[in-house]
Amino acid sequence: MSPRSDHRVRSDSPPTAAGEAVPGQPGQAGDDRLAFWARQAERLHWDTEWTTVLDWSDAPFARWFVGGRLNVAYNCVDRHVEAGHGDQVAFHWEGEPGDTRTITYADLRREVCKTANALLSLGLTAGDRVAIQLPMIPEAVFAMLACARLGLPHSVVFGGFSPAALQSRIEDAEARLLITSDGQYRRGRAEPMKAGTDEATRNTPCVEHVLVVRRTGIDVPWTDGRDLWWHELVDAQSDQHTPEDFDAEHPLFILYTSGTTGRPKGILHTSGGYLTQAAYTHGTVFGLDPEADVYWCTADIGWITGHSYIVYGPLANRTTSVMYEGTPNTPHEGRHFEIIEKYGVTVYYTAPTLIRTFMKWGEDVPARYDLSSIGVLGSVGEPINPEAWRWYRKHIGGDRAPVVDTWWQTETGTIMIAPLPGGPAAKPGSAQTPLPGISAKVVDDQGRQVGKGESGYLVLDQPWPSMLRGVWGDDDRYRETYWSRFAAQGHYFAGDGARYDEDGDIWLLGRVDDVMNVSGHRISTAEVESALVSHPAVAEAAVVGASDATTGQAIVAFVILRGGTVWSAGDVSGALREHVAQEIGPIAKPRQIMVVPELPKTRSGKIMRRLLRDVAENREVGDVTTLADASVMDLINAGLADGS
Ligand code: 6R9
Repeated sequence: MSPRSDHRVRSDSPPTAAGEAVPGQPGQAGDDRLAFWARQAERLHWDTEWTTVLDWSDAPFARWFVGGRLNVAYNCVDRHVEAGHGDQVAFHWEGEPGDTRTITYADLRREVCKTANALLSLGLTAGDRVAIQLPMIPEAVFAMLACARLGLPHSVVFGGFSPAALQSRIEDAEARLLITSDGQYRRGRAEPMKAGTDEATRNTPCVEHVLVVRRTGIDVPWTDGRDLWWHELVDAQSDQHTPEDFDAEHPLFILYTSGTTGRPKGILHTSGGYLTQAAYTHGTVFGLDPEADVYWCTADIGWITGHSYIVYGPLANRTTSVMYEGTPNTPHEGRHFEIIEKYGVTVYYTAPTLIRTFMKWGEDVPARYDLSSIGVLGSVGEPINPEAWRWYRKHIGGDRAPVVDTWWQTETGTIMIAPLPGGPAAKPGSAQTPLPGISAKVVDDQGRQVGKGESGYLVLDQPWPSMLRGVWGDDDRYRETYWSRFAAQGHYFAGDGARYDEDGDIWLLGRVDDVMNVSGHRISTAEVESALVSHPAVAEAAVVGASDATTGQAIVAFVILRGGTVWSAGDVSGALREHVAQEIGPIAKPRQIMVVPELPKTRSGKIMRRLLRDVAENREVGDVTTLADASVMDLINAGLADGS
């Protein structure tokens, strides 16, 4: 890709209208686009104005708002208090057992300052990494914002991930501090957390301290000198702290996500561009009014949706949010609707897998509650099937609230493709059009844009402010994974298939690579395969995502056992499912394990997952002509029919 110095726009250029995507004319649209983003950046408080909107001269390594300086936490918290909104509620927090906490912006500032002072007392300095594994409790937000305030990139690890998964993330980022809790509530039970994080940190000398929030009161193992209670260290700190400003490109966080190879990638996001686009998309897609809305995003902070749409976007926009700790059916299946009614939630943002679960529980459950406050419904994580879309709109949205289907990724940082409320008639199941400021295309194998009614690969053909800045510690992997497939065109390859309809609207078709999407969570086939083969009984494994009515996709594993393993199919299945849960986390447990004598491979030795998917989905097996040994599929089918 050629340097684009001609695309730089100074911040004092007159702002222009959005000037949206003219497909195929990136040059002209580009200048408007940069002016558009310059205007969006004015949503934030900059301690020093930027001089250049975008420096793409070292593509694919972008620098946005070059020369600008800001403090992300100041933008999310302090400035709202200074503007007289200290009494506005930032979070209505609901604990799973029914305890609640109301946190105003003034409270949030005090808590973030105390936490920041605590982190300073541990000797952390800007640039040091902090790992966070916490349940959905307010301290998770305080911890993230305290890190942001001090320029400490955080790496939040989903609470359901195993000690092994936490350990590899701690090691990759070389975190100096881990913030965790004694336990977490799961389906009405207090389950240990610190016990697991202790296992993760047994061999991670980089971790100097473990800061522990007491949430459940259960007993914890304790290492004197290393482990510190939050309520002792943080609560004793001053609630005053003056934020320092950081470069717009200062790393804000690392978030690990599955790719096509086994090892998760540390996706790096930085400050100014990320926060600009988080604030812009959150404000625009949901039509967010800080005076009137009560907003609830049901994601976990361990995922990008929690980062961008529970923490950074909503707080930058001075939103009043609901935050809920627990599972949707604890203590009963109406829990979410009860919370919507209680707080008068106006914007509800969730994932198709939960909508399909609600459908299973039945429409009489939401019907018992007053959901008339709902004004906008959002969906994220996977393609939403039209049936779920209609059910969502009818039974949660009273047949009135628009449903906005938002397509984006950990890598894009924030929403990229979504219908805007009040825009043209929504189409159930279509994310429709790139947002103003964003340019996306559907292209063929050669990188040529396909026509209406045709499908291909989704690419992003212009840089965007919240784009990932790289893969932590691995520039080559960044180039290779995202920029090599369409290198000639300089397009970012998203890994998703997509189609234009007759109006030119975009429909997402799911992953085209070896990444599965289970309940909106990305899990790579390679990751699960390597967990399976790490079990002594397994010689070889192949994993596919098979369509599943509730979770979107479900993991189906085909394993060849080592010679001499004498187990019944049931025992093998139970043991291997448990093993995968231990290695990665319960979300990666295969739904089904099939013991097979062989795996279908091409002559070059590549496993033909397409054929295994046919088996997993009970279909006639497709074209086998490229198999090294065409009889393998018969062997597999015969073995499965035997019930072995
Ligand atoms: C935000 C998030 C990203 C992958 C993405 C795609 C799928 C997400 C979608 C969607 C169709 C939507 N995806 N939203 N597919 N329509 N509205 O989910 O990030 O966990 O990184 O997953 O999820 O396949 O490539 P992440």
